[in-house]
Amino acid sequence: MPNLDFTKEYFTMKESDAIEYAKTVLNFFDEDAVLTCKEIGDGNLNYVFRVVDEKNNKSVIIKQAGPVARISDDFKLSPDRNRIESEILKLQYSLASGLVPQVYKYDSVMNCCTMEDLSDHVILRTALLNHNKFPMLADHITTYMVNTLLLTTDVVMGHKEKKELVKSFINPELCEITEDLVYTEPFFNCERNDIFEPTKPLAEELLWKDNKFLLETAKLKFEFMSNAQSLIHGDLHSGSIFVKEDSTKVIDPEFAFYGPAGYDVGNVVAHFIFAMVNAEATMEEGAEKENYLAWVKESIKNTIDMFKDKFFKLWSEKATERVAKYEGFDEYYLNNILRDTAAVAGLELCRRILGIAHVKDVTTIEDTEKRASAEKFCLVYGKELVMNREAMLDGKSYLDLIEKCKR
Ligand code: SR1
Ligand code: MG
Repeated sequence: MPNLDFTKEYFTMKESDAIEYAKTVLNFFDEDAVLTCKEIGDGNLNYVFRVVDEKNNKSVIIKQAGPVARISDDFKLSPDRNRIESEILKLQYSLASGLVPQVYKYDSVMNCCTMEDLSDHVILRTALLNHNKFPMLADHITTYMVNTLLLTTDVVMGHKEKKELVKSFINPELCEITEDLVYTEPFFNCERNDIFEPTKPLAEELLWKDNKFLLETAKLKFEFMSNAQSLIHGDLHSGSIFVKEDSTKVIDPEFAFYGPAGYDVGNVVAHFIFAMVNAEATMEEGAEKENYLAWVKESIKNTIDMFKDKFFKLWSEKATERVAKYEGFDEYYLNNILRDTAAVAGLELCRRILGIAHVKDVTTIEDTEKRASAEKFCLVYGKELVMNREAMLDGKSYLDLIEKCKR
C-alpha cells in the first residue's frame, strides 16, 4: 500500500487511515506501539476514531469533520467547524480546568482534532438511560458553565479582545442548523419534521395553532441570532457530556459561537427533563425509581441554583467593566440569562419531540401509550417554560412547574 499523504489534500478517513495518521503524523505513540482503531462516533455530524496501543496502554481520539452531516446529506457543512471546536476546547481547557478534554493537535488539512481519550468515562445520555446517578454532576456542570460563559462576556473581558473572539467564532452553518431545527421547523408542519404519529394532533393544537406562542418563538429566534453575550458551547445536551463518578468532561463544542448564555444552561435542564420522562416511563415502581427521580429533580434544581450562586460569586471576583459594578446590574443581567434558560429549555423539549433530531431517552420508550404521554409532558412543560420564562428565576420554580404540568 503506498504511503498516505496527509499534508496535501483532505479526504475522509477510514479506521486504517486513522492508524496510519497516528503513526506518521502524531508524535504520541511509542516506537514499538501496536495500534488498533475503532470508529466510535454516534453523533449526528462527525467521525470519531479511537486509536489504541494496548502494549503500552496509550490511546487517543481523532475526531474528523466530514463535508456533510452523518444524520442527513441535506446538511452540507464546512469542515472549518473542526477549527472552531479545537480552538474553543483549548480556550475552555484554560477557563474550566478539569472539565474539558485536552487537545493535542488540530490539523487544518485533514480537518481533524486529536485529543485526550476519555474512555474511562461514559456518555451521560447512556448513563442516564441506565438510570445511573452522578451526585457531583450539577456541581461540575455549573462550574463549567459559569466559568466558560461569564468569563467570555463584556462584563469580564476587554471589549476589543472579546470582539476578536466574536469574529473568530463566527459559525454561520452550524448556527443555521440551530436556527432551523430548534427555532423554526418544529413549530409548523415542516416536511423535515419527524413526528411520532400519536403526538401529531397535540403538536397542531397546542403549538402550531397558537399565535401567541409562535410570536414568542420568533422573538427568541432573533435573540439567539443577535445577542452576542458569551462564547457558548451551543449544543450542551447529555450526549456532549462525559461522566464518571467523580469527574465530568464536556465535549463536542462545534456549535460554539457568541450567543445567549442561557442557551447552554437551558439545554442542560431540558436533557435532565428527558432523563426524567424516560425513568417515569421505563422504571418499575419502587424505591429505586423514586431515588433516581429524586436525584434527577434535585439536579435540575441545583443546576439553576448553583449556577446563580456561582455566577454572583465569580462576578464579584472578576467583573472589570465599570458600569457592570453598579448596584443591581448583576441581578438584572443574571435574570435575563435565567429567562433565556427557561425559554431554551422549553424549545429544546419541543424540538427533540417534533423535529428531525430526536433523543433516545424518548425514542426508546417501547410502550406506545407511555411514549405518547412522555412526549405530551415535554410539549406541555416546554410551552409553559417559553410562555412563563420571566417567572423561572430559581430551581424550585422548575420543580413546581413539573407538578403543575402533570396534573
Ligand atoms: C444536523 S445536526 C442535528 C442536531 O445534532 C446536533 O447534536 C445538534 O443538536 C443538532 O441540532
Ligand atoms: Mg455533537
